[in-house]
Amino acid sequence: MKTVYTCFCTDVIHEGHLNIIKEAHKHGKVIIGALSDPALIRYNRFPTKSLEERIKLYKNLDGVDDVVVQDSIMYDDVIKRLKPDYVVHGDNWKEGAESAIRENVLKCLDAYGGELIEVGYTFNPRVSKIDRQLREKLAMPEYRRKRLRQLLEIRPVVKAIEVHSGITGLIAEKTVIENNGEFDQFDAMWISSLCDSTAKGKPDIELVDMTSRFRTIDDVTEVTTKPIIFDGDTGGLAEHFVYTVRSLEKMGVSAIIIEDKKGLKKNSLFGTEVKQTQDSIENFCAKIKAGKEAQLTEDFMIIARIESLILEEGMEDALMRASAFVEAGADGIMIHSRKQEPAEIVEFCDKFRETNKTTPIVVVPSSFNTITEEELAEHGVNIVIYANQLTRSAFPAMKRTAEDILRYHRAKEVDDRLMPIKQIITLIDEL
Ligand code: SPV
Ligand code: MG
Repeated sequence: MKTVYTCFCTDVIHEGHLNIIKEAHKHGKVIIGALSDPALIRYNRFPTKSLEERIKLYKNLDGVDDVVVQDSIMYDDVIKRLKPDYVVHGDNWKEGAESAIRENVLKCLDAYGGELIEVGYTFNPRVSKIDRQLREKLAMPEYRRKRLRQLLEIRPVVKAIEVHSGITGLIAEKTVIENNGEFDQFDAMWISSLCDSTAKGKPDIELVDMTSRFRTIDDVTEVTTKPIIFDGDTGGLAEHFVYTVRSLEKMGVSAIIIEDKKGLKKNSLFGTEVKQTQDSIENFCAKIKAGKEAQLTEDFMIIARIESLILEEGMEDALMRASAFVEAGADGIMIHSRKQEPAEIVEFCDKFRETNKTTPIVVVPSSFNTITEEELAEHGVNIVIYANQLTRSAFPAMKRTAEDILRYHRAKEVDDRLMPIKQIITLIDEL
């Protein structure tokens, strides 16, 4: 009996999947691959069902003989293992990033004479409704909030990118690339105080109030499903911070990062060029404790950010603060630096990990940008935040366009570098 293989990365079976099984069944024994979580989340959206639940779901389908786990989006291993006579797939993967997977399958099958069968992709209002419902479920506060903790279990390093509006949220949500046979995308979004303030033309000094910051979160949550890490600046007064924690939880935010500064907060990248005051360990621990006590869900994380290296208070001070903040209940530590070289960050992480193996470490490599995510992970880093790069790339592009329109007294000269009107109006999904 011939064998037919197809890989599923879905939580919900719709008529398109049933059609693939029906087609596969005509050719022999049907084996379904369930894509593992780590592979799935680099390529597609986060699953709403566990791998075990997905396996069970596929096993119960009529016409399915066996289910195996596929550990990578590329088929090399699974095809080597199963040597199926046929692979069946929808014909929707001929274009775009997915065509790399098709090429890979063809190459794997070619090695021993296996064949690819492509089935017309089922696209109808019922199928798109299911897709939309899944997206909406992932966007709900109770599903979104816990996702950062889930990602910390799955990903060697969680990658977050700055967002400050619906449109930047969509970029974080939808940007998926294929590079050398690997798919990748951002795991989470960072609502930066710097970029949120900059988008409003205001300085990053806790001037943009919480109501306005929450409005930004709303704009982002309306159009995305990925988890949010909120830049809470100093967290304000402990008496106010407790309310912030509750509001963020309600909105489905996964974590707040608060920094151990007090008084008029300035952006850390100014370092000691401006007057900035670090809070006492005692006060900051009290704020963390108050936040942890106010929190209503298990999912939410309060991450303590240490400014000792920024303010040149030394490594010992940074490490002492880290253990005090963890002791006070912090769910993670962010260590910041504005040095171009990553040496002090690496030293902090190595020393912190000598005594603490589990508390997540967060870094923001804006200045020390030569170190890779993989290298940071080797030193125990769990979350990497690209804190301002979208704003910094958009601003010069917009400025240049404004200057050129003034220069040429028309828009023709700038048009080639702009997104076509057709593309911009289809960028946003309609219900
Ligand atoms: C932000 O993005 O607002 C941050 C990170 O707090 S930094 O600007 O590097 O201080
Ligand atoms: Mg900030």
